[in-house]
Amino acid sequence: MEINLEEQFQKRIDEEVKIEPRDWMPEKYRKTLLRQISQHAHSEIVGMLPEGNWITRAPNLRRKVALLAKVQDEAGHGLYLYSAAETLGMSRDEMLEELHTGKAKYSSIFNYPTLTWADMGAIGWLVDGAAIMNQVPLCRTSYGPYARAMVRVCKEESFHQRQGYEIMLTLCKGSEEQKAMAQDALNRWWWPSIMMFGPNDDNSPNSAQSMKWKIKRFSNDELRQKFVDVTVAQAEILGLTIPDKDLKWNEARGHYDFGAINWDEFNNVVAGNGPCNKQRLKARVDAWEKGAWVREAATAYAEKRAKREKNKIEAA
Ligand code: FAQ
Repeated sequence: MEINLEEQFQKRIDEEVKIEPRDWMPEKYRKTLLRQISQHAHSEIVGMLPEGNWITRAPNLRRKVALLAKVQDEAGHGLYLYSAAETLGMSRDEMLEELHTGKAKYSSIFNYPTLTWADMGAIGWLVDGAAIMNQVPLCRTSYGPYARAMVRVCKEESFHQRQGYEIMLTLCKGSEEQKAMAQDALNRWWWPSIMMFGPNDDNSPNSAQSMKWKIKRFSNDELRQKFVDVTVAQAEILGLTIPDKDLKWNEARGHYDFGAINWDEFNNVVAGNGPCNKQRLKARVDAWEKGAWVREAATAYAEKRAKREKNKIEAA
């Protein structure tokens, strides 16, 4: 019986039929999606912190409005994604509990500090650029609620990427100091952005099954390569140097070759020991605890209202 259901399920996937919340699905498919979508949601919410750090210090009103809107979009992305994950049977409170206790992961990239205004440019350009590369294929992922959430997320990510690239462009056309600040931001964000795509394919335990179920459409290395290929030309327009002496066009492959990734650094950050892991988690736990009165007040109000409605019905 079980084998039959699994075969039918795989057939639907192969025929590009979207899987919906009430459809039968293998338990491992449900768990894989819950893991990926909830981690993706956590990344959006934790991802608000590095840029939130610069909202009050944006150089002018236009920059401030754009950055504020971007960070609010990230909150929205987190909410669409938590909603998509909830359709798989886990409550938002449980997901947040996993984040706050360190059980659930979030993207390594958000554990790096934002030291200068140029970091706002580098994050938009590189981090959102990498996110777009990874997330556009997720608009065709096999699970309906995730795929639909990603359509809107990707539209907003395009604005985020342009907003960042435009900051870089302005700095690069500015004074020597401004250009140096842009180069310094690229130096610090380049390798962590490359790492965002996750471990190499031969070291990625979830990839094979996720590709078979069409949760993932491209492997980590394929997406990383695409990102490097498009980003090199963008750095040239800026007149900046990518901090990789091994970066070189490979005519035979039709792609850029690039240097070795420091996987020790990646593993260390994922294990909770990056430059800002503790600070990021503390900020989220504090926000949760400080918001307790809002949740309690909203629940008390809902209960009072329900009681009033019930009394009204009984009196009628
Ligand atoms: N950081 O077997 P794989 C954004 C973990 S949103 C930390 O290859 P998988 C928007 C992975 O979870 C950025 N951990 O795993 C924004 C797994 O551990 P687990 C987030 C990582 O799932 C911009 C283990 O390593 N985007 O940027 C990372 O098949 C600006 C083995 O890896 C998404 O979440 C990492 N970088 O592939 C917001 C996109 N990479 O869970 C604010 C959706 C891997 O078994 C500002 N997610 N790990 O314990 C995905 O596409 C996939 O989950 C991957 C990883 C590609 C991230």
